[in-house]
Amino acid sequence: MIQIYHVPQTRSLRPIWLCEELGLAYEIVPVDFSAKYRASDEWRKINPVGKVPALRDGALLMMESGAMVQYLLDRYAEGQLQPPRGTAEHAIYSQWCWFAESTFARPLGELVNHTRQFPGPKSIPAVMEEMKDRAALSVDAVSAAVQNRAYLMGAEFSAADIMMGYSIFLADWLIPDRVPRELLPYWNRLKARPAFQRSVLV
Ligand SMILES: N[C@@H](CCC(=O)N[C@@H](CS)C(=O)NCC(=O)O)C(=O)O
Repeated sequence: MIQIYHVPQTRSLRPIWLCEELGLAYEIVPVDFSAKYRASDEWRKINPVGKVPALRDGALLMMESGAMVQYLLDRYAEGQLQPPRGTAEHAIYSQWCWFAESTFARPLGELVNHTRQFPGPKSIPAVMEEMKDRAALSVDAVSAAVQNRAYLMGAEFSAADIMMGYSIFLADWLIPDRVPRELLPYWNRLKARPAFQRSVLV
C-alpha cells in the first residue's frame, strides 16, 4: 500500500491528488508539522531535511513531491497523465513540472520561511517584495501558457497540472493581488476537478 505522509495544505497534496486522479489506493500518515517534530530524529529518518511530504511504497522511501508524482506515474499509471517519454511533448511536460517547483514555488516557499523566521516587524520588506516579484513573474508565465488552452499540455489534463496546481494554490494564498485574472479560468478548472476536491478534504 502506498503511504503518503501528509499535512493538509502542503505539497503532500500533489501525490494525493494524483492517486485520486488515477484511482490508486493509498494510506494517509498524518505528520505533526511542528518545528520540534520535524527536527526530531524520528522524522529526519523519513525526511532528512525535516520537510513534508514523504512517501513510502514497500521498501521505497521518498522525499520531493515532484519525484513522487513521477514515480507514481511511471509505476502505476500505464501511460496516463503524461506524454510518451523521449518525445518533445514529454520535454515540455517535464519542463512545466520542474518549473512549478524549482522556479515558481521557490520564492513563495521562501516568503513563508522568511515570515516564519522574522515575524511581524522583524520581516524585511525589500526581501519580501523581491520574492513576490519573482513569484509574480512565474505566475504571469503560467497565465500566458494557458491562454486558449484547457490545460498546460493542451486539451488533456496531465500531471504537470497537478504540479502547477499546488504552486498556484500557494500564489493564491500568498500573493493574491499578483495573480492575473487571465489565469482564473485555468485555476478554476483545476479546482473543479473531483479528484482535487477529494484531495483537499483528506
Ligand atoms: N521541494 C520540496 C519542498 C518541500 C517543502 O518545502 N515542504 C514544506 C511544506 S509544503 C515544508 O515542509 N516546509 C517546512 C520548512 O521548510 O521548514 C518538495 O516538493 O517536496
